[in-house]
Amino acid sequence: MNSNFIIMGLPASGKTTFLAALWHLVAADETSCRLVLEDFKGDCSYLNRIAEAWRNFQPVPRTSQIGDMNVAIHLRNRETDEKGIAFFPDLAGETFDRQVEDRLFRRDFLEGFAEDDGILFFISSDIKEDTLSITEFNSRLPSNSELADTNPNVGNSDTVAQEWEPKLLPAQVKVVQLLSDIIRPPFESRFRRIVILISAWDLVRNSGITPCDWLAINMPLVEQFLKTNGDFFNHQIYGVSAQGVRLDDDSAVDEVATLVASRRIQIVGPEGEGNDLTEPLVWLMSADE
Ligand SMILES: Nc1nc2c(ncn2[C@@H]2O[C@H](COP(=O)(O)OP(=O)(O)O)[C@@H](O)[C@H]2O)c(=O)[nH]1
Ligand SMILES: [Mg+2]
Repeated sequence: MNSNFIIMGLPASGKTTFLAALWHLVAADETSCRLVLEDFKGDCSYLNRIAEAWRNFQPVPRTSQIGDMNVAIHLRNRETDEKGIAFFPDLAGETFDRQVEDRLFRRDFLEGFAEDDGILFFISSDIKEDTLSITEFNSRLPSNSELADTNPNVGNSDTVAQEWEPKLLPAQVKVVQLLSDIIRPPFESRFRRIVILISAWDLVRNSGITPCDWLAINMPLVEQFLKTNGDFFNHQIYGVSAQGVRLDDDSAVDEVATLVASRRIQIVGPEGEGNDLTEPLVWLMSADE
């Protein structure tokens, strides 16, 4: 069976960093991976540029600066010879945000969904203020008298309350919206394999929780959605640290800089822990439909 993989995820969910690390991993061949590079289509200089930035602990160039490029990495399972293509579309940074906020998606996104494509869905672990309850949220709002103290002209809550807009939705609500879009027309409703990649896993790994626990604790809506929609999704959850460290943490950068670049990568999943970013792709290729 040949497989294709579709990449999804809100802006800043770690997609380009994953692509940069994956390209380094399969091109440099420093450590063993279950999938090997067969071929690629697209702009090699773009792939080399983001991989170069990744190796040098520089932020991968932002989509808005150079534009992402359409690239497809063709991979082959070393043991079974099965082939798969990871297609990273030319995404403007806000593509998936716009889909949620404006309820419009790009035609090429719909057309790119072939029959049995597996999905790689990125969610950043670096979420802030996403899980506040209404009570917690309200307790942070300054009271009218506090506002009046700091600014005598402000006493009326109408003048200070920020009007709600769809872009203020919590990330987990946006994620559930994106997932529920693809099980409804005009998308063909069918059983799909999906990997949830919790990126920047280095930021949470010391807490000792598993990626499944992380999702249940931090994005219970997403976890419940996947559980409830077992007729549509066969899912698996991984924690992935494609970059290895926070780029502004100099001592952590110095520490991992001594390693062979491929060893900076960490991935935690059902098969255990390692640095083979192709594991989730292997799962997508082999999971039952
Ligand atoms: N700590 C840490 N940060 C990461 C990791 N991967 C990505 N990031 C950060 O997350 C942000 C968004 O990453 P990017 O790959 O540009 O996301 P994209 O918009 O989905 O392509 C950047 O600031 C990255 O430095 C990681 O493995 N660890
Ligand atoms: Mg990007």
